[in-house]
Amino acid sequence: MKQQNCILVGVPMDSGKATKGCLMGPDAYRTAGISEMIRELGHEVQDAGNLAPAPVNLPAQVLEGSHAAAETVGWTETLIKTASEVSAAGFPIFLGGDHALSLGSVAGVAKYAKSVDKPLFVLWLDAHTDYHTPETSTSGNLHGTPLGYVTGRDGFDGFPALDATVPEENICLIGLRSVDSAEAAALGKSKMQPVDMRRIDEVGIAAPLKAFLEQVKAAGGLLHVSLDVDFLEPAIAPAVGTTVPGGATFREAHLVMEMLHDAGCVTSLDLVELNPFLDERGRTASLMVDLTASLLGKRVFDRPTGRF
Ligand code: Z70
Ligand code: MN
Ligand code: MN
Ligand code: MN
Repeated sequence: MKQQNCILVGVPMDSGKATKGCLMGPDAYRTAGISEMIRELGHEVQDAGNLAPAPVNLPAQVLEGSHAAAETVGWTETLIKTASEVSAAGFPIFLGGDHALSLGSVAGVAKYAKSVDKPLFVLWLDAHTDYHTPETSTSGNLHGTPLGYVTGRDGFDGFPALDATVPEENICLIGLRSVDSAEAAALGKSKMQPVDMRRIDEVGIAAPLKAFLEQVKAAGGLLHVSLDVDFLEPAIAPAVGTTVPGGATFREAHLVMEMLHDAGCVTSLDLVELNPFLDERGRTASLMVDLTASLLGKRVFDRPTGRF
């Protein structure tokens, strides 16, 4: 990855599920030193501050089974506009906020990709598939729906109409270990590329990622990476509402980020689901910042030159 103009977009969004605390995420990343880290790696960085949701009133019965639906629709409107604009200006890093922010960040990046006539690819690093529609969700938590929305599934009445959908075959999900039955059924019929923990145990995390990155590069595509804290093993990343055992290790997660750096095709990033209220002495926020550093070029040893 060459030198980037990184734009930090704070998204203090908590409406995607009932458990509160993700709204503190953007400030936790700032406290953990995300701007300073980016600058030390030789990139430009500007902090665009925090966004706010557009005011939305939904007619009765629209999305009535979904938690805080009007607020999430308002965030989605704001994020589509912001994400499509900042994508033209640099490398956006969306500081969440829960994963419902990706309804807007990914839809906005897809709008931008269409405007520059490039295919968009998405790498979803998560324990969950987040492939529900508001109708199939049993929890009513819209953070379980962003991939359903951006691929153009039905059932998102009340949400902005999409300028561009993301083709299913351009989406790779790594880290899966908690998939609801309605999602599994829909996933089985979709062309998305799921990599669950069993596959990772059998073949390692590098092989499927390498194959996906080759697909992105061959297509000359843009690549949006969405990193959910629960991709990681909860023992190393406790600051998340939905802890699922058996997640990516410290080494696997850094390897993913280093490979993404070397591939040089990542164009935008979400950092989502950090709940600082549940953290231990800031360790999860710091780990997420360290992983972002690996994506932006931090390394122990420079292989081509042999220099440390
Ligand atoms: C479950 C649901 C979810 C994130 C949990 C969980 C969804 N499939 N997504 N944490 N990021 O409620 O729909
Ligand atoms: Mn998620
Ligand atoms: Mn998750
Ligand atoms: Mn769900």
